[in-house]
Amino acid sequence: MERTLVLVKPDGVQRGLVGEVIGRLERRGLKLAAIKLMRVDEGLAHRHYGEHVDRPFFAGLVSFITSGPVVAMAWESNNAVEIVRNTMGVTNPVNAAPGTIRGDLGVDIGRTIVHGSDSPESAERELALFFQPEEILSYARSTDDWIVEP
Ligand code: IDP
Ligand code: MG
Repeated sequence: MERTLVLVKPDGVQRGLVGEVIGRLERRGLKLAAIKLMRVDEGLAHRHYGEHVDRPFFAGLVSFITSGPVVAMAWESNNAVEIVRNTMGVTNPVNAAPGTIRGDLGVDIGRTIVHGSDSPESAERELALFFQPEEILSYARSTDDWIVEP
């Protein structure tokens, strides 16, 4: 079983797309394991986006992600990282396929609505930045066997 970090970024919260993002992930069959509305401060922004520190868009990215509340979530399933990435669509909404979150709801690479970890290793690192271990819950759903063959 794999877990991945999903953020509804400040643009998604401001546009009222929290329910839309959660609904898509729920309908896909993933299981919500943790959720909170929170602000990302400068320190967390730098730790979370550290890989991009030398990119020209870094300052804008930090100012954007700290500009308003985000919804941080842990989602769980087999292959959760890859499934969430495919559900989000590619980074630039201009190229994101219709049917994806970015392909249906976005037009600008500086306003990408969601974050999803890009590998199982990133997911572990990022989940530890946003959640205490006890905030991430394990539980059975009565629908589990209808979503994944036991
Ligand atoms: P991802 O969100 O699809 O994983 P990354 O390459 O990790 O994409 O970039 C992180 C975020 O940085 C993107 O979601 C987007 O908000 C922003 N970003 C990436 N590339 C650019 C760019 O060229 N211009 C402006 N913002 C960018
Ligand atoms: Mg990324």
